[in-house]
Amino acid sequence: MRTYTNVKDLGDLNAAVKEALEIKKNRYAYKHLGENKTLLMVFFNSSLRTRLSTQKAGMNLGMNTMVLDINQGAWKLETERGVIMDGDKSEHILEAIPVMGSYCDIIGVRAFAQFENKEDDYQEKILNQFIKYSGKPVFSMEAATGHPLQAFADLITIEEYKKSARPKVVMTWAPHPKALPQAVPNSFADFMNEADVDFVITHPEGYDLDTKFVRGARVEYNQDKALEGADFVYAKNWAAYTDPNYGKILSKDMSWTVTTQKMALTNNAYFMHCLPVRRNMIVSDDVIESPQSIVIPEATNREISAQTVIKRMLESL
Ligand code: AN0
Ligand code: CP
Repeated sequence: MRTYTNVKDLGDLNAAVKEALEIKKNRYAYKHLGENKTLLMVFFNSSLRTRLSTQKAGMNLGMNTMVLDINQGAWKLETERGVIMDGDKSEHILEAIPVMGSYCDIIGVRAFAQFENKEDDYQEKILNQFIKYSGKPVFSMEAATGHPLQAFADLITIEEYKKSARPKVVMTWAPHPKALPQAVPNSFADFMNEADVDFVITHPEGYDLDTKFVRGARVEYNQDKALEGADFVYAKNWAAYTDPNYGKILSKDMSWTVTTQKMALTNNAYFMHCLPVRRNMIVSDDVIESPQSIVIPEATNREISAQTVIKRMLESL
């Protein structure tokens, strides 16, 4: 595997989940693979889970791991060609990327949508420059339009907790005070559309996601209706995608918060969220603390999704 940016990169999805569950049973079985190999993780944005779980995954595989926070300690990077660099940016990404690539064997990149220019975000300008200029296998640790390590961990978690062959999985928008990217819902939809689940997306009008990710999924604008009979409720906020509102907050409607009353509409569903989550905006204390909340096992599986991807990349070196 040379790149990991979306569900297609995993090939046969059932085989990938099976491999992940095997790795989970004995996560040190492949320690020899990473001997004398270096993983570089580059962060343009903050992280708790991705930083720790991906580093742990690399260590499980016997790799050395290095972490660079671009905005804390590294030079500020210019990302556009042709700019006269007389401002606060000391280095161009076109030098920085091959230099970073020369010190490692595999690179993970976190570079969120900036909400300044929709085309730049949806063309994955930063991630794609790493793929093009680093000379090394590159995986997304949440880029502008996707968070495939999260969605893979989500699928592994659903596989572990499902009680029927084809569970109903409902992804619901929920309110949040700040504009958040569409990366997490895009990737979750990308994966659920390929998985053997009954997938429904619910959000207020105006929050439609890119059809490239929604594909054939059912979209229901009435949250209560969507939640009926759900086996898994996957909550997430995102800012508007469609023009002319790209990156804007259109609603903070608290009637979309996932509460005990909302969960009562479901088939005793499990509650999921990628974290970090704002309590009593996205989800009530009661729901996230309930026995049906699987947010911690979900986060725990981030180590496993990362390890599966990095293992495949090591095997391709
Ligand atoms: C980010 C997002 O919504 O994309 C990261 C989630 C994994 N969340 C925040 O910035 C709060
Ligand atoms: N879910 C997730 O990616 O969390 P972090 O932003 O803390 O890495």
